[in-house]
Amino acid sequence: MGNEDIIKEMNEAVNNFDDELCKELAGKSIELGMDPIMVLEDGFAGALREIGESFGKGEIFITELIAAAQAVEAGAEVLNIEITRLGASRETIGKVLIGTVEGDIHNIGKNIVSTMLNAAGFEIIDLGVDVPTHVFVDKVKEHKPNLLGLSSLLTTTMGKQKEIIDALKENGLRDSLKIIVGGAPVSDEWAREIGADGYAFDASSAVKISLELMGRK
Ligand code: B1M
Repeated sequence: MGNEDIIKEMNEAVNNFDDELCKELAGKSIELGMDPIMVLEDGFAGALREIGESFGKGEIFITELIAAAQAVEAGAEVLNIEITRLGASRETIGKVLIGTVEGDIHNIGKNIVSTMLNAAGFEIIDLGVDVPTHVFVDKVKEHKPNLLGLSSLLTTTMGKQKEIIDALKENGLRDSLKIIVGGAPVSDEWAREIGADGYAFDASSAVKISLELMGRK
């Protein structure tokens, strides 16, 4: 089976909500030496976004969206281990505290960002999803990260990114770290408006910006 065939089969497996096949194909792509980041994007994330568009148009049900997301998570788990393995020997660059803001349970993109930052040499403290603002503040106090990553996939929750930055300011913590924001509705303009240090469109640009903010490259 060629590389293109595997990608096509992955797209189909996501569309058929086939967790097991997603896992199997992810394993096969690793055996074939395919770039796990490319596979994640072309094989899984792209297919999920297309399904999200159908959901947005009311063409499919939420249950189908959930099933497709689960299939992608199954495949991504296998690829994330490989991405981490490939980056394992790098030096530690800094500590990143990351989470999805309150009211939002989307985590697939955040997990990819975490994995890739980890592979690039960052220590990751992942607070998970639906994280209240006060928890971000408490965890910044506790862990003293170099970088804070705030993910939001919903237009209704992106305001929480601003709330968190404002709360850090009120607690005198804002200048102790750099902040990056991301997620589908977020933009460079929004990042500047709320006083974040950077915006990343995808996981690769999250790594690039994080390295820049740490004075690397
Ligand atoms: Co939801 N959802 N969803 N959903 N979902 C969206 C976001 C939506 C655009 C779909 C649509 O309607 N077209 C829409 C939001 C509309 C809006 O606000 N503008 C939407 C909605 C409405 C909802 C619900 C409200 C649906 C409902 O219940 N009626 C509900 C909300 C639940 C909640 O959070 N409270 C909901 C639920 C779900 C599922 C649970 C079914 C599932 C999530 C499962 C999971 O995450 N474990 C889901 C999914 C899968 C999606 C879509 C289809 C795909 C998201 C995804 O995983 N993409 C999404 C459509 C879309 O985004 N186009 C959609 C793949 C992933 C690799 O990409 O997440 O964009 P992404 O992450 C990228 C970049 O954004 C960036 O890098 C990542 C890697 O490249 N990035 C960062 C992300 N975070 C970053 C942080 C950074 C830097 C970069 O720095 C810190």
